[in-house]
Order: sequence, then structure tokens, then C-alpha cells
Amino acid sequence: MAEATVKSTSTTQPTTPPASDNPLLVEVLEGRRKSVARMMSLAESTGEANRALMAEMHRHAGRAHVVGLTGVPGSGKSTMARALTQKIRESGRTVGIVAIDPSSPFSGGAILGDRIRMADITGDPGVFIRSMATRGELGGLARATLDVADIMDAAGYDVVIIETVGVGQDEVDVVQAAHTVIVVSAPGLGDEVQAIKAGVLEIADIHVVSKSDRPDARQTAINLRSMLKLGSIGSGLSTWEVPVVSTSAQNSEGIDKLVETIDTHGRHLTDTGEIEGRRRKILEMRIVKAAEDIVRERILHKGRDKLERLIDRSLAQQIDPYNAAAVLLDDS
Ligand SMILES: Nc1nc2c(ncn2[C@@H]2O[C@H](COP(=O)(O)OP(=O)(O)OP(=O)(O)O)[C@@H](O)[C@H]2O)c(=O)[nH]1
Ligand SMILES: [Mg+2]
Repeated sequence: MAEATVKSTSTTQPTTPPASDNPLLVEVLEGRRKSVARMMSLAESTGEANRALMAEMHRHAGRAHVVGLTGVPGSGKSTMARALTQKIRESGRTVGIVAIDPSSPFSGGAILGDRIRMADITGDPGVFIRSMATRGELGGLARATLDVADIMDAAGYDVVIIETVGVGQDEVDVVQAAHTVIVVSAPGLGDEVQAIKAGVLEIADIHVVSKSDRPDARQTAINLRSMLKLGSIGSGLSTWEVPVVSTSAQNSEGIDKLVETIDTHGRHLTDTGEIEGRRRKILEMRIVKAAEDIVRERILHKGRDKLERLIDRSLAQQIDPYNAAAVLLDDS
């Protein structure tokens, strides 16, 4: 793909960090696609050198409107991300999409039909798409995904969409690192699937019923609205009234309304000052996750010998796992 740059049109003004003397970061800040991709690969690996680079990069993020998109597999998230991106691009804003999703059509390994459907945004220099490979160490994946979102932000993309299946605490944490959380419900899902989602329904700032071209979509919207009314889902403290928006990405219906609702929510956060509380929550989660990564790296790599000795002692019943953990963390 041709080298292209993007320019932020965002209006929020964070304090300007000092210019970087890291050539890769300078190019990322200029929005050069190849450098953005290279930095994302670095974000996916761990290690102290990369951590220092990510730390510097992080100081340049904070302008983008980050939108989380979650919902069970097959609920229509990727299709919706694409439709949203097209609509947002019409307003001149640029979009980054990061997906934790092995089966995502963003991965490039998707079936032909998906490739064709994605083609309309993949050639657009104002759009950057990155799929995160699911790997063993989920904690690391969550951190890397948020770093990748930050890189898009630092590179000047105005809106960053994070797509993730909302199963597992890490994935829920990732999507909650967004300013605006969208929970996608497809019509006709059974109770079983709804139960899996129970914890996820309440993190929504916006509920979306996807595939509204299907006859059972109306009932799904009615169910969600009644759950919201009864207060069985929905977050307590905000003055934001969680809306239910029906969309058909296939027929391009409701997408305008959804973009409008996302923008309204963004303004609501700034106008009410709720954005501050949200930023604190996001930072708390990220600091804790970064600390977990550091500790895991220390004890599994550098402290390996000490860990092995403690396992030996535990096996010989000379120490219990709790005291072993305390010993392990001591000066590790
Ligand atoms: N009828 C209809 N089908 C849709 C619509 N949007 C998506 N689909 C179909 O639903 C299926 C899943 O769509 P995806 O966008 O891949 O869903 P996803 O949530 O990203 O799926 P995973 O990434 O596997 O979790 C595909 O076969 C789509 O063609 C829609 O608006 N209407
Ligand atoms: Mg997907």
C-alpha cells in the first residue's frame, strides 16, 4: 500500500509533549503507515526497550475518540465496524480499527466474500486496520491491543475502534478502555448466549441491535429496552441515558444514527466532565495491567531459577504456595 499520512482534525487539546528524537516515533507521529505498522509489531512483543518506546509514544496519544465494540461471536461487529468507518470517513475524519479476533475478516486470512466486502475501506489511506493475533498470554494481549490503539491515536487517527468478543475479563477490560462502549446484540440469540453476555450488557454506553433486516430484531430491541427500564442493566452513576439503536450494516440502515449517537456520547462525556472519571478508571486498569506484565516477566524469566527452587521446596512440603509467592516477590 502507498505511503500516506493522516492529520488529526480533533478539537481536544492535550498539552503538547516534547518532540521525540526517536526516528521511528517521529515517523509514527507524522502518520507514516509503514512506521505505524512497524511500531505495532514492537508493541506486540514485550521487553524493556519496547516498553521505553511505548512509554514515550503514550505521551503523544490522547486525542482520538476511542470506541469499543463488543458482542458475542458472529453478532456482526466487524461488519458494523466497516459500516461505521465508511460513515465516519464521510465526515472527513480518519479511523483506526484494532480487532482481537482470530476469525475476523480484518485478519487478511478471511474467506473471499469477506475480503470483497472489506475492500472498500482497506484501500483508503484514512483508514488503518490491525488484527491482534490471539496468543497464550492474554494479559500481554490486552496490553498490546491498547498500545496499538494508542499508536493509532498518536499517528493522528481521529476515531479508534476496538473490536473484541466480550468473553473473559481481559477482553471486557480492553473494551472498557474505550470512551464509548458499544455492545452489539444480534437478534435471535438464545438464553445461553445471553447468559454469557450478562456481565457485558451492563458496560454499554450504547446498545446496538444488529441485523435489523431480520424479522426477530424488533423483539431483541424490545427486550433490551425493557431490561434498561427495569434497571437490570445499565451503569448507575452517569447521567447518560443508554440508548438502543437498531442497525442493518447489510442494508446501511441505522448507521447514520449510530455515528450520531457515538458523537453525542463523546460530547456528553466532555460537557459533563464525566470524561475525567472515565480516564481515571482506564488508567487504573492500564497501570495494574502493566504492573502485572512486569511482574509476570520478572518471575517467569529473570526469576526462573528462584521459582524452580520454590517449586522444589513446595513439592517437598517445606513451603506452601502462599509463602512461596511472598518469597518470590521479595526483591524479585
Ligand atoms: N442479515 C444480516 N447479516 C449480517 C449483518 N451484519 C453482519 N451479518 C452477518 O453476520 C455474520 C457475522 O458477521 P461479522 O461481522 O463477521 O460478525 P463478528 O461479530 O465480527 O464475528 P466474530 O468476529 O467472529 O466474532 C456474517 O455472516 C455477516 O454477513 C446485517 O446487518 N444483516
Ligand atoms: Mg469480527
